[in-house]
Amino acid sequence: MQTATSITNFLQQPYALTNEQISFYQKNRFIKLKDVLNEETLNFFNDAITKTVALLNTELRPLEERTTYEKAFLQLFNLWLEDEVVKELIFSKRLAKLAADLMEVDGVRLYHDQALFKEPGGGITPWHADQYYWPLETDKTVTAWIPLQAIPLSMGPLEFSAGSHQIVSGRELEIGDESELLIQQKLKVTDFKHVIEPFDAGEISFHSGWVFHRAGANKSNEMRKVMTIIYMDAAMKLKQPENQNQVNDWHRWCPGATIGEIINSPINPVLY
Ligand SMILES: O=C(O)CCC(=O)C(=O)O
Repeated sequence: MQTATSITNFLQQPYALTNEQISFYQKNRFIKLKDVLNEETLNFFNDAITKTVALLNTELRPLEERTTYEKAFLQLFNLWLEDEVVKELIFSKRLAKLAADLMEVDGVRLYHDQALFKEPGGGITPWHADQYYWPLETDKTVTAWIPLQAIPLSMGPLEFSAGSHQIVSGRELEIGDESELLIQQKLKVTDFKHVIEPFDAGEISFHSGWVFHRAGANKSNEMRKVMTIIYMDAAMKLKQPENQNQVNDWHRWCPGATIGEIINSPINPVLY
């Protein structure tokens, strides 16, 4: 598979972000942006990522034999190391600059990427905050959530609790039935708006590491295909891990990094 020059060029072009959009992100710690990817680019990477996921996937059990987490999606990591074409999307300046501008940092590097394919009949993604898993010193982290097709409500688009990064309780929960129940109970008695909207083709969202989010089940007959890129401030330091998941993430996603120092392993390249 070869990437057309028009796509390579498009991935370098900046997306015009307004000051209002940056303020919205800073306040709510998520944002949805339309037309970040054009039709040609989206269809091309839909094909490339679908093929890579099919090659890498080892989950063959029926949904009813899996845990709530395992029912939520097929989860495949660091596709950029597996496929040169997918790497072009992960290394896109257009996306990385958006991440840097929203976080108001000078540069970003990759934490890791992952494909999140919610199968037809796949379950909910329970409420959670991502940064519980990450041994990272500051909150300058953001995930680009990139649907590879339009996502109507029936397919389980990503939902956000706007501004909920301010809530500390619930951050200590890993993704599962308990996080869904306890975080939902907590959010119900707050004024943070629960945003549940479909995504158009080409629309993508960015959410920060401590904002609570979830997704509904996939009630359609089609795979909900999503690619994600997790960025961190290029100056991010490794912190002393606070739980076993953070120890695991350290060795898996920042191999060889030293506590208290900038994370600069070969799999954490600066992308902008
Ligand atoms: O795709 C999903 O269902 C959940 C995604 C998510 O939680 C994330 O990207 O942080």
